[in-house]
Amino acid sequence: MIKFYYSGAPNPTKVALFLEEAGLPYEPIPVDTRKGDQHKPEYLAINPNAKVPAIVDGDAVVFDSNAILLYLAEKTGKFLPENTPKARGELLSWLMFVASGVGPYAGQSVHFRNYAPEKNEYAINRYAFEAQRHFGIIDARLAKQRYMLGGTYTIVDMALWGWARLIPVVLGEGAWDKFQNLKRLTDEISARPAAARAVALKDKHKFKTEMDDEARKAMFRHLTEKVA
Ligand SMILES: N[C@@H](CCC(=O)N[C@@H](CS)C(=O)NCC(=O)O)C(=O)O
Repeated sequence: MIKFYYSGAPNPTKVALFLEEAGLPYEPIPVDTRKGDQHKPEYLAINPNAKVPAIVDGDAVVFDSNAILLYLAEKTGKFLPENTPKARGELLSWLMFVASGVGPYAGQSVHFRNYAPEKNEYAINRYAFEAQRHFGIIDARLAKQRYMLGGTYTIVDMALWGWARLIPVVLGEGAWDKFQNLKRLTDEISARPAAARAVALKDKHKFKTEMDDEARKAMFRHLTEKVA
């Protein structure tokens, strides 16, 4: 059975969505990042990057949410576009766009808005601007088609949903007004029973919720180590 190392954060939740959509049997293993579980040697042996999610599937160890989505899609043959060079090129482009653009910039936007010890207007604006720009590109695409790759629900939509459902946290209340097409897709996916189960997975374990000194020490290690 697949071992799924997770928390309730956006990147694990998109993998939970796939596992639930595909009906794959899996064992959820909580990694409480606010308590520092991600730095334990046994977890670092699975994901040397000390982040969630990761999976262990027999002798295959896969980390990084979008790599896991691609691995599971290729393994099961599910939630992929047709197998042509054109469709595969589109799949890889948009999956990497979510992996290298949407996710990191949305994550940094949340960090500088909510967690940075000082209010740095430059950083807040830079990451919000880029996150908004990325979501705007996606919104324009979704004005012309139902899903990211056309008429079929794929792993690109799942990868996007992980972050899009948090748009008010990334860009502030009222931000949905700018992305009506993306909202339509996000709402459609959130209404799926598999999405409800993916979101509810975090309630199977009592994760730490306080962002206190212990949590900051585990998640923001740059606070105690100056490298620049
Ligand atoms: N590129 C990675 C990023 C993973 C990531 O940043 N995970 C966050 C949760 S969404 C995490 O583990 N944070 C804990 C930490 O930074 O210590 C992926 O897509 O899986």
